[in-house]
Amino acid sequence: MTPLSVAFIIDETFVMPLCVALRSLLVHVAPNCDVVKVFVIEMNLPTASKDLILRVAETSTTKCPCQVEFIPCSETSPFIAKMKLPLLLPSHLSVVIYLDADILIRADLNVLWELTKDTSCLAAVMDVGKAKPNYFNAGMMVLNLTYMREQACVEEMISKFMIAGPNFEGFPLKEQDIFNQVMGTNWQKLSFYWNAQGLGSYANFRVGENLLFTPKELQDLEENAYIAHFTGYSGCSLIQFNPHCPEPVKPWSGMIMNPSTTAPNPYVFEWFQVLYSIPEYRY
Ligand SMILES: [Mn+2]
Repeated sequence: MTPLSVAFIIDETFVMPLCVALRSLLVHVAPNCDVVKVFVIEMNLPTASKDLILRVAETSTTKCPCQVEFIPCSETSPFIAKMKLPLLLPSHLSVVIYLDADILIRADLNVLWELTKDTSCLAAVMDVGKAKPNYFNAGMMVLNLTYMREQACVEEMISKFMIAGPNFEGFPLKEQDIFNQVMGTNWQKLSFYWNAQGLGSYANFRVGENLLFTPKELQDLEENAYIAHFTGYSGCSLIQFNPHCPEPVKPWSGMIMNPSTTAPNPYVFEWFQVLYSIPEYRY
């Protein structure tokens, strides 16, 4: 069987979140798995950052080895690199789990791998913000790279981007909108546990009759998500002080001084626990 293969795309600003995502991934893999392959598509990462990522990979698992492969990428934006994944990753690789770095993994990704290894095109989770049945969130996608190469999906996405221009005119959610337009309904829908978005924020507006969650379902997602995804902005804005709808922010954005009491997202504290378990980030 092909080993569990995962891909991230980062530049220097996402090294710290990547370390947390990677460590959380590795501490949850089952002891019986042969190897975890992690591809890091990187934009100009300094050697020190690569060394740190390698150390995190080495020290986070005693259960199963992790091979990290850095793939240098000259694209100017991670959004473009995401659309080009099938071409950037090694051509022998047929399926990959793409993950944003703004996540916390809380389950064995081999389960997701098993669940989606026969996906004909792409497997993903509905976007909680959009809440349209056929529209997925592009922060976690299992990509059938062979299919995407054969169907020239990359070329189709890039040509849409070329027409839209560098500001993604007509695609407010950038590469995610383009992915959705090109894939259409041709994707396998996974449960919200595999990409829990907007918790403590806009997910609260999706609770109710004919909406995405019952109160019980949302509560369960707030306690037992397999992948928590910190959607939202890295920066700060005044809207974050609105108590009626706290804006989703990244755990590391600096707004959250005391994660145990003030963070609206239930997984922020756990994110910091993983961060501080990495010696280089212990304060
Ligand atoms: Mn994200």
